[in-house]
Amino acid sequence: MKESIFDSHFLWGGAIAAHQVEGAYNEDGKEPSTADTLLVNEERFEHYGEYINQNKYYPSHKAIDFYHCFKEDIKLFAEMGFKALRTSIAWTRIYPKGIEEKPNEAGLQFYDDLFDEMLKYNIEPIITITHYETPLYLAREYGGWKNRKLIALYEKYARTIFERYKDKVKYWMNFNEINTLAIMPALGGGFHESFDDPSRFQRIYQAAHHQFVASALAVKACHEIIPDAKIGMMLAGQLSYPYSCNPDDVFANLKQSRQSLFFSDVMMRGVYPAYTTRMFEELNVQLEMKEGDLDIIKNNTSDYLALSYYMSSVVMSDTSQLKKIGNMSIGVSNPYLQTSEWGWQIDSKGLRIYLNQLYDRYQKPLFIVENGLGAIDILENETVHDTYRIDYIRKHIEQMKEAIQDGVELMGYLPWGCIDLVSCSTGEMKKRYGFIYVDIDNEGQGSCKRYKKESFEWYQKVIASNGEEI
Ligand code: BGP
Repeated sequence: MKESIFDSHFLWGGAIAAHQVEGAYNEDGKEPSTADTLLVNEERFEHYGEYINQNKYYPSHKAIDFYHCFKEDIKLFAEMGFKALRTSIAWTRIYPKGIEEKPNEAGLQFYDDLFDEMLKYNIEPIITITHYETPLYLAREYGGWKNRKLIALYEKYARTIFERYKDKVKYWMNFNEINTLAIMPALGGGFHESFDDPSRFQRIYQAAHHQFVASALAVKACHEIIPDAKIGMMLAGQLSYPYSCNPDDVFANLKQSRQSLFFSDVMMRGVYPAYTTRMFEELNVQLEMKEGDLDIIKNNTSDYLALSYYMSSVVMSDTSQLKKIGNMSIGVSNPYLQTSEWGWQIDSKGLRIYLNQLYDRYQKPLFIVENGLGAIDILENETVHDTYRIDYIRKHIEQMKEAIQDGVELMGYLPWGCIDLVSCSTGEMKKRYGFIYVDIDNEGQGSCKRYKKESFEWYQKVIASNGEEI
């Protein structure tokens, strides 16, 4: 076989998250998380009780029933040749309200079984400690991550899972897409803010500080409990370009990119960057810190930077032109790029640019833990003719190769939603990413049967050839 650009330990696989696949939202002692209330619409957590019995929150409640079908699914991933699978642990399976003294044994046992099943096929578990699913109790009673008390509760939860799975899980990551806190605090922070309220930044950045300390304490605990493990941070990839070479546009872009790089700057370098002083002054933010917080952050930086990457955006200094592009990017259209059915600007070369930028900035290994194309798939003759997906992923792999040759250290590639799952932004099944089709619709109707799409066999070859046959 031709020598590959990817090294022999490169982690090929896929990515999913607990609340988007598991279902079983109230089984074996689990209590609701914010994800169980958020997926379908923007209803506030307070209304959860009124809706729960009306099946309005179908998707996360049943999802693709991975809780019961995981053995079948892991077998299919193994057939594709997966070397790694990223999923998350639902905090509410382990500590159902987040505050209990003792963990819930049934929840712990579920992940033992899941990890054993992966390891049976030599699939490395890559585990997100929390993926947009704060226990609902903590959101309602504590105000989510605005409350400093969550630091200790998170640390306890993290220590519990490190102790339990120390022989099975060697790759961990803290908060999924931690930088989305700045834009959508309901997702990762467990509290709602209105876009029209300028005072929201105070609460958002205070919550971010709490998550930084919590992450650093988890890094410390992980290194103590599992010395041969690696623990990373996870950033929603937000590459943006200036609209023109007008210095006003260039500066506007610099400022916007700092909104998300602020999060990785703190967690990868261990200090609040110099630009924070002015940024906080402008946003009227005054952080409350406890003595020792900054030392904890400084002494426990992340081992690697995990990122999602779907698209890029364009920034203009004239803010009246800006519109929402994709889930959380704000910008203007890029005439050089095509978009997905959901308006996400597809930019494979942007991946090379972004990987280079991040590596130049931190010089620590990068790990692509989400990438892919959400599309409306049609099941015909028990398969899906998803050449558009193959094309998208192929082009991104080509750019990964370029980035590696540019000198970037890349640990692996885990395309998002390797099996169809509930979409985060729409709360629907209609938007699909998988190599495996799941027969279930937005209302939860369907056989729940799994079918291999054309991309299944294609990706199998990619992995078997270590990225050479694309
Ligand atoms: C990321 C989230 C994932 C996932 C993905 C695709 O931001 O971490 O949970 O869902 O986006 O987004 P969507 O499902 O909205 O297409």
